[in-house]
Amino acid sequence: MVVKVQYAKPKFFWTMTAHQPSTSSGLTAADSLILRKNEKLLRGCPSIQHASKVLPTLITEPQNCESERICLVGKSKRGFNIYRLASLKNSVYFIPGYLDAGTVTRVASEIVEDLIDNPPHANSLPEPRKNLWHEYLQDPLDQSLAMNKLRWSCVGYHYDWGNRSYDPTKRSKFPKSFTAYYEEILACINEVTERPLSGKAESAIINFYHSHRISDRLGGHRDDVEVTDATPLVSLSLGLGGIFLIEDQAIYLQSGDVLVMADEARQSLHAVPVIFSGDRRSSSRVHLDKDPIANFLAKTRISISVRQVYSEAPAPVDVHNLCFYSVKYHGQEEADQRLV
Ligand SMILES: O=C(O)CCC(=O)C(=O)O
Repeated sequence: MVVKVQYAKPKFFWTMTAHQPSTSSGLTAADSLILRKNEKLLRGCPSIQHASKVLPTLITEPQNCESERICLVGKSKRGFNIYRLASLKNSVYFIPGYLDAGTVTRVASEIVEDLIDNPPHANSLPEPRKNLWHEYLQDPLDQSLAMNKLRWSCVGYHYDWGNRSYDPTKRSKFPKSFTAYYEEILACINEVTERPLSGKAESAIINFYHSHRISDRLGGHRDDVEVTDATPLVSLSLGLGGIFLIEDQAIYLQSGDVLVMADEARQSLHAVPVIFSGDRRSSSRVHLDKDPIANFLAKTRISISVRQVYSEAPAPVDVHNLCFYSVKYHGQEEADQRLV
């Protein structure tokens, strides 16, 4: 079965074609239904001002895909499959399941319990607020709480969405863990590619997509404000799955997946028009027990997009000199077993 979602505006259009595969790794019937329900939302998705000629195909099963749209570049030493989209001059890399369920939970905890509280605050809330998570724990179902409304938060150099700029004087704590992931991921890709990627993690936008708020989607935009936009942008996905559109492609991003936009892709138009409000695979990658973080992730998608803003790019990361940050993907089966 094929679900087609038309996303049309006068000068451009994106059409998503969601195949409903028979295997467990693809979109479930419920997710396909969500895609269909989102048809109107996709039509209304604002600010895409670019003519995309090709009909994107939802990439859900890269492990089986040897087509020209996406290809397996290689396997890293730690066993991660590294894929590359054929469009945008091979500058988009995709590593499914890079973070295991435990790591996803740990990263999410660091975000909600620490990072979003660090002054000076740069987030979507009208006024600076502290202790959002503490307040949320009192009544997680209260949709009026700031934590249930928080749309984005900056760490490191703050991005000013209104002026589309960074101000070198506005900066909050940048976590060592984000630097470690940025470097590890580039090193992992460098193991299998000829042209090494390098960059320095200086800033991250943490996006929150709450499944109960249909407006929490990301319209088409370019991350091209950074002075050093030649360096890669590394994006980590936690919690619910979603559709990531990039130029003529649509990728099904799930909890633990990593996407890297390098070179050509740094100027590319991308968007997140659909979040799946309970897709089985993503929620099985988080611990669905009484842990409030796991519960939050079961109803929220968090993305962390780490980038360099100002300084010159350092030499390519050498994988042999890295101290790894305990990242291991234990596989879907183990994640499933933890649910039992
Ligand atoms: O949520 C995502 O995966 C994309 C985030 C993004 O495009 C951005 O932060 O600029």
